[in-house]
Amino acid sequence: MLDRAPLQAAQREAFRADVLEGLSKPAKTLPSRWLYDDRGSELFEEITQLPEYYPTRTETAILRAEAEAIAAFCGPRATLIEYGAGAGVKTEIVLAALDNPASYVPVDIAGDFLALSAERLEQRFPWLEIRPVVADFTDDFDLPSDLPRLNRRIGFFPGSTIGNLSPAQAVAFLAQVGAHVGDAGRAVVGVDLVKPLDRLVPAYDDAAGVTAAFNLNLLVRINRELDGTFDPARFAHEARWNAEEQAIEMHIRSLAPQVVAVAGREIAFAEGETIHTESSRKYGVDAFVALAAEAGWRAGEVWRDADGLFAVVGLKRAA
Ligand code: AVI
Repeated sequence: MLDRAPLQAAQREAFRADVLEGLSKPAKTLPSRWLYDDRGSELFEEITQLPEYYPTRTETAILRAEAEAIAAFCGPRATLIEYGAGAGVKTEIVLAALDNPASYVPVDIAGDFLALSAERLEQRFPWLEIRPVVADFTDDFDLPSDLPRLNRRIGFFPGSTIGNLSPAQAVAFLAQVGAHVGDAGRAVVGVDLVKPLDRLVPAYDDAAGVTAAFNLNLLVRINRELDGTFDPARFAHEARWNAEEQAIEMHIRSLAPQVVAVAGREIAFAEGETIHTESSRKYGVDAFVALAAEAGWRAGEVWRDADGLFAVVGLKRAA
């Protein structure tokens, strides 16, 4: 059994450093990756089922409808490398459609979760070689050196998680995918498209308050892991459109002037002051392709739903 304690300790220290740094800035901010502790991951699962949250069901429908075309784009005997292995049903749709895939390489920071989903997939696709890699896909990391070299590699990044990266991070990530798949490789990326705000904002501020609970859970996590004294009832969830960044931002707004302790430090909040906890960037297809071009990719194919809410973009290496 792999000893996960060193990784967990490193994670805890990285969380502490990010929280203390982010809450000391004049404009308070926290990296969105910390939203996903066990409870946060559960709440995100709930979000994906909400009537207002269209991305998951729209992307899943595109993958189902276009499975054959996507499989043709990927080609036979492919090695599918999935960055962030939380996709479940989407992964199954693609693996089931692919022509005799050689291997599946899920990459995720959550080792336990990765092991569970690998086990589930082994039962569904017993003939498939599954090679989980525990890594933060936004960091530099290597794939196992004994992965077959002759099979075409496909980087799979569904979920529109690309939108949670800054443009610079997205370019660095896509460049790393390019290095992993090589010149003959391809990528299939889920991209949430720019759309009217009356559709966009409720997706991040749902009537049942699940997204609010997801966002405010970050305070609960800080209390538990960093000896914090946040009273979540004195803060509120906020979703706002940043037109310049073309992003929906999640913030946690302080409802009163207050001082909170975190890891032995005192953090003061003015009434109305916010912590920026996530940006979810929305792209036009052309803007996304231009971004991917900076990382050495060109558009291969684009699959969209009829309402133009979401795109699954097939990328080829720019020769
Ligand atoms: C994971 N990611 C693509 C989600 C998004 O839509 O940006 C995270 C999320 N945040 C609030 N709701 C969903």
